[in-house]
Parts: sequence; C-alpha cells; structure tokens
Amino acid sequence: MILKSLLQKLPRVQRVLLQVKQYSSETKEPQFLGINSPFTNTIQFRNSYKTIPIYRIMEPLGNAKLPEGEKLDDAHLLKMYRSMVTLSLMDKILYESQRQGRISFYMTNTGEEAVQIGSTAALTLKDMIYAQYREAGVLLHRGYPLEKFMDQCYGNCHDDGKGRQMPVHYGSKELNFVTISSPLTTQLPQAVGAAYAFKLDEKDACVTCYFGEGAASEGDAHAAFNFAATLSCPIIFLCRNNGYAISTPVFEQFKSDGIAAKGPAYGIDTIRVDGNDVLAMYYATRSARDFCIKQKKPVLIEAMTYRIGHHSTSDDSTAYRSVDEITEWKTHGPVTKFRVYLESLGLWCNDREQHLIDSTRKEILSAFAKAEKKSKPHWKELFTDVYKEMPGHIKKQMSVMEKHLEEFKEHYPLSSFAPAK
Ligand SMILES: Cc1ncc(C[n+]2csc(CCOP(=O)(O)OP(=O)(O)O)c2C)c(N)n1
Ligand SMILES: [Mg+2]
Repeated sequence: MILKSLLQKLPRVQRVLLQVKQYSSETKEPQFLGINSPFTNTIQFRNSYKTIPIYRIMEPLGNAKLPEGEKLDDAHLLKMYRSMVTLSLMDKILYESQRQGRISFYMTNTGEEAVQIGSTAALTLKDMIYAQYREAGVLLHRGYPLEKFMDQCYGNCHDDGKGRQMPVHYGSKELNFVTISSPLTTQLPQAVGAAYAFKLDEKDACVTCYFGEGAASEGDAHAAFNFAATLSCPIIFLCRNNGYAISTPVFEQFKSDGIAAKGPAYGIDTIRVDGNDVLAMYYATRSARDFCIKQKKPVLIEAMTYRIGHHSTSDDSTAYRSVDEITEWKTHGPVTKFRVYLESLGLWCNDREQHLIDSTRKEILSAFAKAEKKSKPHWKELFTDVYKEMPGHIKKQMSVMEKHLEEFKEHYPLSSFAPAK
C-alpha cells in the first residue's frame, strides 16, 4: 500500500528534485517576468520620478528657437494664426448667442487655441480624430465650414446629428472626426480600437485622441492606455491639461506629476508640451505622429494650458477661482503669444489684425444668421436611425405621437419643423 502511493508520487518527486538541481547548478536567478530591476536591501517607499520638463519653442516676448534645420513657410504660419483668431471669434459669438437665449448651451475653447490648432496642423486628414468637446479648433482647421458649426449648435435640419445632441457635439465623416459623446472618456477605448484596426490594416496614419485631464481620472482611461501599450497601437493620446475639471482644480484631481507621469508607468512614450505655444504643439505632434506610425506604438502628449472661459454656459467659474488668476492667464494667452511672434517676423501688424477680425466676424455672423433661419428637423427623426428596420414598439410610439400632434396641433410650433422626408 505504502509502496503503491510512493510510486504514484514519483513523477512529482522527480520534478521537484530536478528543479532543485537546476536552481543550484545555475549561477543566475530566474528573473521576475516583465520587470528589469536591481535588488536593494534598503526599505524605501518611492512616490516620485524626475519631473517631466515642458517642451517649449516660443518665449513670452516672441523669441523662438525652431528645431535644428526647421522653417515653417509664411502661409502655414498665417493659416494657423487665422484659425486661432477665427476660433476665438466664433466662441465669443456663440457664447453671447447662448446668453441671449438663441442656442441652448455652449462651451468655449478660449485659452486652448494653440493646443488644438498646433496639433491639428501636424496631422493629415487620413489621421482619425476622437475628441472630447473642447476641440472645435481641430475641426475648424481641418476645414469644417462655419455654417456646419452653427447648424449643429442650432440643431436645425442641416445638422448631421439631426438635433439629437447638445450643441458642440460635432462630428464629420468627411473630415475623419468621430462624433463627440457626452459621457467623459468614452472616446479613449474607442480610439484605441480604431488605432488597433489601423495597425492591422497597415495604414500610413494614426489616431489622435483628445481628452481633458479630468477625463483621465475615469477608469476607461486606464483601459485605453493599457490596451494601447500592450497591443502597440499607433495612437497619440493628447491630454489638454487646462487646470480644471469644471470646478475641480488639478491639485484636487490627482497627486501625480500631472498626466505625463502616467505615460511611462504604462510603458507609453510621453512628452509634456507648453500648450500655449502653437509651434511647440506643432513640432511635438509631428514627431509623435512619425513615431507612432513608424514604431506602431502609442505616444502621450500632455499639453499644459489654461481654461480661460467658464467650463460651459452652465457654469460661473468665479465661484471657485479668482478673477486675478483668470486675468493673469488672459494676458499670457496663446493667440497673443503667437501674434507677437508673427510681428517679430514682419508677418503681422495692427491693420492686418483689424482686417482679419472684421472680415471673419462678418463671415461668422452670416453663417449664424443662415443657421438661425433654418427649420428644425422633422419630429419623426426622433424615432429613426436607431434600428435599420424600425421595430414594432417604436412604430407604435411614433403613431401615438402622430395622433397626439394631430389632436393638439395648436399647442406645438409645427410650422418650424422641416417637412417629412
Ligand atoms: C462619465 C461622466 N462623468 C461626469 C460628467 C460631467 N462632466 C462633464 S465635463 C466634466 C469635466 C471634465 O474635465 P476635463 O476632462 O478636464 O475637461 P475640460 O472641461 O477641462 O476641457 C465633467 C465632470 C460627464 N460628462 N461624464
Ligand atoms: Mg480640464
């Protein structure tokens, strides 16, 4: 009986003996999987790495040192400046229009013009964009017409979203810009999925995913960073660190060295950039794009900036930050900084500035007036598009609505809706 059980155990005994033999006969210990670290006999809890520096090209007084051998042609520089000015004028007009009750909601991009325009100028239309909501400049620089912005904010019959989303939830198939989702961080794992598909298809393009530093606190950000790193996806994670997530300042949001510190922890190549410096944003994004397409790996850019406007038209930021703080950042805004640089090159002057402001304001107001006059989408659009074939229960709801509108038509502004298609 004893002999039988010993014989049964023999293979295990043999295995253990073999392992002991191997361990003692080798001089090197086996390594812990995935970690390449020396041993120490000191107990030390660590909670810091070296602070990541901020890449910058333009000094406050207009001096700029471009990367070795680089020169941007005048047309390129002026195009970026025009987009920045157009964005800030469009923001002013749409913000005011919400205050006048003409649109229901708005979010300005003030202070973040350089992050958006500098990065977009370094991408191509083949690069797919996933954004959060404060990135209208990305679409604008890609060529989205002013009237389309207005159509979306009015939710009129020419809005691609058929009036079903809040204002500023833009999207454009032609410009490779995925429609904005309201729930924070939704776009990050989706963007990684798209980047993975780009990799499998061997596309000569990358995905760029914009998000706020507040959104980076959502669990989905972790999933996205980790999938992108482990699956080696060609994606630029572009974090706009503008100091606030609505009323929560960054020092209450995280204790790390910003968002940049998280990149290396996931094994993601990372750079921190002065987001108020449009040239630094341009060159950093261009290098990031080259890197992630060639290496098929993700890059994280933390763009340091400041949200000069309120979070949205539903917010009054003076309730949680001082007017002095806002004023200080206004005087160091990215548009002024770039203008000083262009003046130093002899490319800009007061007359040109005034002409640009007057003509752009006119264009925006004309697009605005057109959008305001357009009808709302037909009410039936409320029920379409979710299913390819409309299921019975939705058909029933639509017919109840139809009867209701027929019965109470005098209570509804039915003439302001577009005719049924
Ligand atoms: C999942 C989810 N939680 C909360 C919100 C409400 N919310 C909308 S914007 C926002 C702040 C986001 O801040 P940040 O990501 O820094 O972007 P910023 O507004 O500064 O550009 C919050 C909490 C939301 N939309 N979705
Ligand atoms: Mg923020």
